[in-house]
Amino acid sequence: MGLMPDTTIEDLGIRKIFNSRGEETVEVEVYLTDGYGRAAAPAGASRGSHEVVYFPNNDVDLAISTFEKSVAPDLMGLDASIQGEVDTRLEEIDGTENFSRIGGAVAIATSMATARAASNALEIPLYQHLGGANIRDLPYPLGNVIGGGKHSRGLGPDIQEFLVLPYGAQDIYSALKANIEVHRAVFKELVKADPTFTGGRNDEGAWSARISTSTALDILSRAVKEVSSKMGFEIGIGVDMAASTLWNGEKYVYTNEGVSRTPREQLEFVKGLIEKYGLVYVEDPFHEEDFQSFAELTDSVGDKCLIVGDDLFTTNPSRLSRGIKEGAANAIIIKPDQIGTLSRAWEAVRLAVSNGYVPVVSHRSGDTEYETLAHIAVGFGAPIIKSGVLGGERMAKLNELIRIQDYMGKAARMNQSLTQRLRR
Ligand code: 2PG
Ligand code: MG
Repeated sequence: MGLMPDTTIEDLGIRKIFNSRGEETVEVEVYLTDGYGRAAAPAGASRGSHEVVYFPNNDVDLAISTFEKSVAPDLMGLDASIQGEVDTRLEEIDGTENFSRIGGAVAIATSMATARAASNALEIPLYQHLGGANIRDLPYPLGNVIGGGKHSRGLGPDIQEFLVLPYGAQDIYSALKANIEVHRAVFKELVKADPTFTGGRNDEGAWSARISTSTALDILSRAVKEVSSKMGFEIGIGVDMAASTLWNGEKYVYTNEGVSRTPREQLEFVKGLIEKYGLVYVEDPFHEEDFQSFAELTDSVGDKCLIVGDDLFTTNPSRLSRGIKEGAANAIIIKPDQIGTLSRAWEAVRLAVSNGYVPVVSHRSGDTEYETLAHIAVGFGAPIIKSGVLGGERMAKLNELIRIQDYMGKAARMNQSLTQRLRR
């Protein structure tokens, strides 16, 4: 038996690397007396306005010099195994509400690299370091199959994401396989529906075709039916409307469809989609300040469909508290980079779960080849991980879930709470 490892932070480093969209991002390294960890920040295209600032003055080089001058020296000597202390120190060093001085990208990369280093020193998987030794639930993978909205330069359907959720799968491998099969089946239909379709995929690996919202939903529904009966378990469909990107201050503008909808019409439209297509998941159906419409929709269809706040909450515990008070949504997107530290993201998850909200741990459209997010989703006990269907940076996380399932052995199981909730 060896001595307890020494998890003191001895040194830190930072460098510029590229994300999956070819944009510059930061990667942070944390050296402990007895361990080492590294992590990088992802980046969104449809960012919520309440997210933390990504780089100070939008300047990655400034972020790097600030890290070297005032972040790294101040973290040395802290104990990496006490995540909360490191994250609080990051907030203190920054001194603003939204990481505008050191940059949210630097904060989250440092926070995740610290957790990685501690788990490395302690010789336990990251998900156990975050969530404890008894974790055995795996999240269902929610995958983007057809892309539109801002992710398709406004040329595809107006809705940003058409998603698949295999909530009846018994193990992670079958769940991932189902998503891939649906993605493949959709390709065959798209070739028929859009003669100009080149087989192009967007940033998240979703098919990018010039079709309407209803065609996208028709195609996805058919594909899901076919794969579901082949694989023998339930597969649901959903959308991320990213409605802040449709909102012009008065109406929701559907360019492709050629219509605009008032908030009231938007509410009826979304209800109609949920009804017609049996959607089990609807993310950001209203713009990021409209808590009230979220509450109305949740009140009327929240028993059969997850109503999910992404830009609405931006992983921010105080925005979530407001949502809970007003009954807005029944699920929350958890993007640790939106809030800047793992501790704050964890706080949002705890608040969500204790109020019956489903936490959905999510990637960004510009992501990295790191698998960290898989461990965060498992460690946080999230019933859903949103990380695409295909693409190297997506696969990195999804394949890691297969490894985690193997590591858990017989104890592993899919998060049944979701299956039960959606079967109701
Ligand atoms: C979203 C995300 C990820 P982005 O809106 O949920 O799918 O997109 O990272 O561009 O914000
Ligand atoms: Mg979203």
